[in-house]
Amino acid sequence: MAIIGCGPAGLLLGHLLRQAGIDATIVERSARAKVEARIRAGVLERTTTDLLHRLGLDARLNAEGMVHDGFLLVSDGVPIHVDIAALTGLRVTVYGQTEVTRDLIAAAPERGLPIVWEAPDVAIHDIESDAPFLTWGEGERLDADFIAGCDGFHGPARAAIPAALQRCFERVYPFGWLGILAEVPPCHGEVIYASHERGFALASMRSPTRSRYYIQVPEGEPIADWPDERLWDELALRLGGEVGARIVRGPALEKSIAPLRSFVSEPMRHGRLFLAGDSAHIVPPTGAKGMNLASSDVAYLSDALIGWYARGDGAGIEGYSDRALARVWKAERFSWYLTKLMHRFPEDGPFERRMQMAELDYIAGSEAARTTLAENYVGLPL
Ligand code: RFL
Ligand code: PHB
Repeated sequence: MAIIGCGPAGLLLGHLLRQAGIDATIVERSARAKVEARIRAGVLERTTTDLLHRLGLDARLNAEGMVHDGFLLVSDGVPIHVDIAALTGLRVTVYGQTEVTRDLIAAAPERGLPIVWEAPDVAIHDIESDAPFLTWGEGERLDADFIAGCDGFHGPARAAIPAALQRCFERVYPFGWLGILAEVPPCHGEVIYASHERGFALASMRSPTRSRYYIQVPEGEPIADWPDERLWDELALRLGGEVGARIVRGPALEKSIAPLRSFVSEPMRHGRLFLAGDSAHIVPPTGAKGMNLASSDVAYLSDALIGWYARGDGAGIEGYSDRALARVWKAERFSWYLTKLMHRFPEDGPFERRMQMAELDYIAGSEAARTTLAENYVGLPL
């Protein structure tokens, strides 16, 4: 197997294949240090933690991951507790994508999973034949039975599927998330999603001493307009009440703005090329689903490939795209719904605001509504 991209999708797939005795090589454009320094997801569903347990690459996850029984929705300072454990019997784990990536990269040599770093100009060839291959750099070449495009939203894999056979669905939101990482204790023991007149805010964490916060900012907002103090003031205001007052401030270890979009490209296979993770779909981060979808894709894909190599059974490969997309679309729906519920949209007026408030009030009073939220948040079964 040739795998393009050393993010969570590529690394998990590589390890799952190696565990089944299938040779795989990852080809990555960036340097290892750059890949290991990316600050991204924080909340892992059981889909992701189950894979790390199955791979036996869970020592640090078990020791340092923070298991959460629930999360808070805050509406203008009033908290609603969604008790995931009581409602579903399941839990989520707060453990950074950065740490997952580091653990999987560290274990690659001992599991016989080669990673080619800093490979420029990766190109995909002959995916409609039985002998596809990759090229990069100065005449480097990797022949494979199959190619997995785990190369994120901007990678070359999706574009290798003929446009006439491909259908893309997209929604770009008119705002982004300004995120800050700081070496300070979190303001609360669970993740908080806050809907406020001035816009959305999120309080999360990476450890008992490290916090991650986000606020909604307008599209195209210059980051220079947000010195740390202004950002801390805005977070306190939007999170509101006692929680806002408990925020501990500190210098930013990282500060960046991420755009929000929903995107799906169908199908997720063409010939001997598979797409997995962000190369095929993007969700706004509100539902904490992006990395977890990368995990479910590669759980399905590794199953399909193991069936093919072990028994010559091509049904899994034929069915991969439909199987993965069925779960992807449900996560797209949930992420879109939670984004609509919790953010201020520039085109919305007082009526839409009242609709959001009525829905949050309904969630506060209905166990059925909270169960729906909880079972989507914790991750739908594979
Ligand atoms: P990645 O992680 O983007 O990795 C793709 C890899 O491919 C490489 N690449 C190439 N390699 C070779 N040749 C080329 N031409 C290449 N082009 C690209 C890249 O260098 C990279 O190493 O995709 P993958 O593996 O599909 O993983 C997806 C996740 O990273 C992403 O969905 C999540 O980070 C989304 N996300 C969250 N997901 C969650 O499940 N829970 C969360 O709490 C959560 N929070 C978030 C998030 C994403 C965020 N941002 C910054 C977009 C919070 C934020 C702010
Ligand atoms: C994070 O901790 O970075 C995080 C948590 C929850 C989200 C998105 C990001 O929904």
